[in-house]
Amino acid sequence: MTANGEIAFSLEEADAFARKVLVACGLAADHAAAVAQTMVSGERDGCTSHGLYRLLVAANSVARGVVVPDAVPEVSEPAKALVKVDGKGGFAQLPFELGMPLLVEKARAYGIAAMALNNVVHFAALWPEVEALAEQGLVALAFTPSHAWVAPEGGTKPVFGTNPIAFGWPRPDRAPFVFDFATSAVARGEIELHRRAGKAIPPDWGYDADGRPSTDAKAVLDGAMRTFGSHKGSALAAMVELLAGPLIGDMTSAESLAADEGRGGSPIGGELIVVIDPAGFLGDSLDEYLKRAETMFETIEGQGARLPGSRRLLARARSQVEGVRIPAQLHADILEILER
Ligand code: NDP
Ligand code: PYC
Repeated sequence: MTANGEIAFSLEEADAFARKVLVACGLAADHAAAVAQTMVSGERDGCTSHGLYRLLVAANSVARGVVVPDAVPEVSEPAKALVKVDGKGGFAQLPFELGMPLLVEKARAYGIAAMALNNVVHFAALWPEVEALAEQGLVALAFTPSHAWVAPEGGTKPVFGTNPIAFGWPRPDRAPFVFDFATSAVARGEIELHRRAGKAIPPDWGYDADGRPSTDAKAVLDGAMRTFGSHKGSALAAMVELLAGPLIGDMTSAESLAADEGRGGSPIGGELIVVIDPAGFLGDSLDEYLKRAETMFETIEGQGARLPGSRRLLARARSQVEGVRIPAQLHADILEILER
């Protein structure tokens, strides 16, 4: 334990700890490895709402029978530039890993390709996926609905999920440009962390069950979250529902919440990943145009603004040296999983 009551792990220890907990929950070893990797990446990069805290969330989904712990995903090719992975009710990480090589192959062959993950349980951040694709020189977009927790702008009753959008852009000789955010004012995981810490939330994050703006995290979790950016975030949230729900033959956030049947599990449904190979449009001009993109990034940073992802990469560099720390209470709650 550290002086301020946190529990410290090296990244290797955090990975071994997460795997051990996930296997103890009943997850098959291949799922446990994929899920642990995404949680440790979140903790490493300072995205604590999707870091080791998610062990509690994953354990709950397994214990409540929301997720199939030993699902064997099935990869298929519904059209030349499309990949479909049926996750068979398991967590989304392994289906993504299994489908990614074919997605990359198709994007390189046709210039653009898309992958649908269907019938998966999703608790995670999307940036690890678009980052992995952009590291291979590709432009990537990812979308997934969640549970109906978010009111449309102008209403106070939940319709949308927290519906993240992630984007990755390859950069020569450096980490890709990546952003990834919920279309709600904030990720639900952040409100859950405020509730656990007994902290008030800003009044524009959501409404209580009577439709009044509230600073009480629990009241908003029981009421409705708000979208970011008023009508613009609301429209983007609707777009995510459509792209990663009906378009790929999967559930909307309202359907996912209904399918949960009050078990409090993570969202069940689909994810859409679209990948573009910039060489498809640019051919021999690829390097020239990637350099022009760099000019834009320099202009942003040159005036003191920061790029999305820069905080995350600094946190990553720090964690690679110092490891990660989690609150003692969270550690104790996770250890309880091992005692069940
Ligand atoms: P945040 O609002 O914290 O920010 C997300 C993005 O904005 C990051 O790329 C971040 O970069 C960037 N950013 C933040 N502040 C600035 C700034 N001042 N200047 C430039 N860029 C900035 O994220 P959310 O709370 O909306 O979402 C958190 C996570 O939750 C996401 O990873 C998302 O995928 C996940 N999520 C998953 C869901 C699911 O259904 N699976 C549902 C909802 C959310 P940086 O990281 O460098 O700070
Ligand atoms: O934080 O909103 C969230 C979330 C939903 C599913 C996974 N994370």
